[in-house]
Amino acid sequence: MADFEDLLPVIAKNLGGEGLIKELCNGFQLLMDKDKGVITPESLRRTSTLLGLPDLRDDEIMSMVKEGDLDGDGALNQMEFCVLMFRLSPDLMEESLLRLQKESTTEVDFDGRD
Ligand SMILES: [Ca+2]
Repeated sequence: MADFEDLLPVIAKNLGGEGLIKELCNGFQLLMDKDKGVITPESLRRTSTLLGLPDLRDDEIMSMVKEGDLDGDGALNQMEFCVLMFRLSPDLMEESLLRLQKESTTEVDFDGRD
């Protein structure tokens, strides 16, 4: 299995730039289980208000994880999350990317991953 770092330039290129990737992965940082470093149904439940979906049901959470879980480990790693978000809402992501680029005054250091 390829490392995420190896795939990232390819994904960034395909999606049209680094800005979208940065935004997607900022979302990942917010939603993930800090101990495990992946998004789990439990971490999603805890952070559902961040999604604007405080009343998210368990079955909705499970189906979201299942939808994006490409390797079948029951959790979303960073790449799976990025792919899922883009698949779910390419138009939305494009709009928010444009907004982010206009409004953002702080540069996100995407390489500072530790
Ligand atoms: Ca997975």
